[in-house]
Amino acid sequence: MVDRLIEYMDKLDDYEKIAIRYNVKIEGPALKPEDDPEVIEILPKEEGTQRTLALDVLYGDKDKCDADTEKALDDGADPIDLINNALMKGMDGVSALYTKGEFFLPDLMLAGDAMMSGVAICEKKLGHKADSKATVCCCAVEGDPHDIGKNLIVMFLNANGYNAVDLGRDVPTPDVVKAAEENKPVLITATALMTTTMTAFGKIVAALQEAGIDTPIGCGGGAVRRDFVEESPQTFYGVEAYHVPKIADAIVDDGKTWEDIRNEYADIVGEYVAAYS
Ligand code: B12
Repeated sequence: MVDRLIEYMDKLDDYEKIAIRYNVKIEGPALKPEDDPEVIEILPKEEGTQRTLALDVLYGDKDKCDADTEKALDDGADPIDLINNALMKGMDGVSALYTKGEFFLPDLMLAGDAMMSGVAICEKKLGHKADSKATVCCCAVEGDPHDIGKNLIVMFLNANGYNAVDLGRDVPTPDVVKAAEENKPVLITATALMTTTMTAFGKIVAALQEAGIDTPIGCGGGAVRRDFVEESPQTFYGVEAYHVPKIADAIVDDGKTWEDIRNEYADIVGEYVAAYS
């Protein structure tokens, strides 16, 4: 069927007219993800292992990424180099395209799986986890089964060199406090998608304060609004999962507090954010 269609198209010298007749505007050949100007700047430029792995992640091809990572390691590549300069570069490219609205949630999830799988293979070779910048604890709050946003946060943190402690979904408030005591995170993220569960933010704050823990808490999720979050101290409203590593960087590198994050959110994440305008 496809062969016959191609044969037919080849015979047409004026198929643009047909497209216009069917109200399809041809704007030139589709741009490949790796040809996007921002992605060109991010990906390793030279053909070779690093670029191949970055492209595997960009295309969300977990099986190929696994095979190429194994092969690179067998050929003597340095696992840390593969994590930092190949797998994470691919994920940076994915974030850039997602920010521009050219990639969507499924692209992020597929790429995240490919990257995390490649990182796991590298870490197995290393014999230990790669050094991390700091720890962040992430949960979907008590009563809430929606964990896609939280999973994205975990993936972006790992992709950016953080140790993301995934507490899971429907996490009882005392477990958040326990995790904070055990892991000493620089940041906690709490996600709620239901009006019935977002009241957990205030409860988490109260329980942390009772335990004497003043770690900033980023609160986000579909049902959540900035003014609601800001009713509780120690919190800030989080908008996009890919903002989290930038916020964590601001805490680790620049000592930003939850109050600073509330005041400087758009500057910290480096883009216009409607909720903070
Ligand atoms: C997928 C889904 C489900 C799946 C969840 C699967 C899973 N593993 O997560 C399933 C089928 C299980 C489900 C179940 C239910 N669901 Co549901 N579900 C949805 C749906 C369609 C999408 C939610 C989603 O994943 N969005 C995408 C993710 C990425 O968004 P996100 O988590 O908000 O994260 C983004 C940002 O908020 C941000 N973010 C999040 N947290 C943080 C934190 C920080 C610090 C930062 C910076 C950013 C950030 O990052 C992400 C973007 O990059 C929504 C409808 C909708 N269109 O939103 C309904 C919805 C959330 N569900 C709803 C309901 C009511 C339910 C049920 C109660 C239905 C029922 N009657 O059984 C049950 C729950 C039962 C229970 N156990 O309590 C309602 C909630 C209504 C409300 N406002 O209270 C919604 C809105 C549907 C609706 N219109 O009624 N659901």
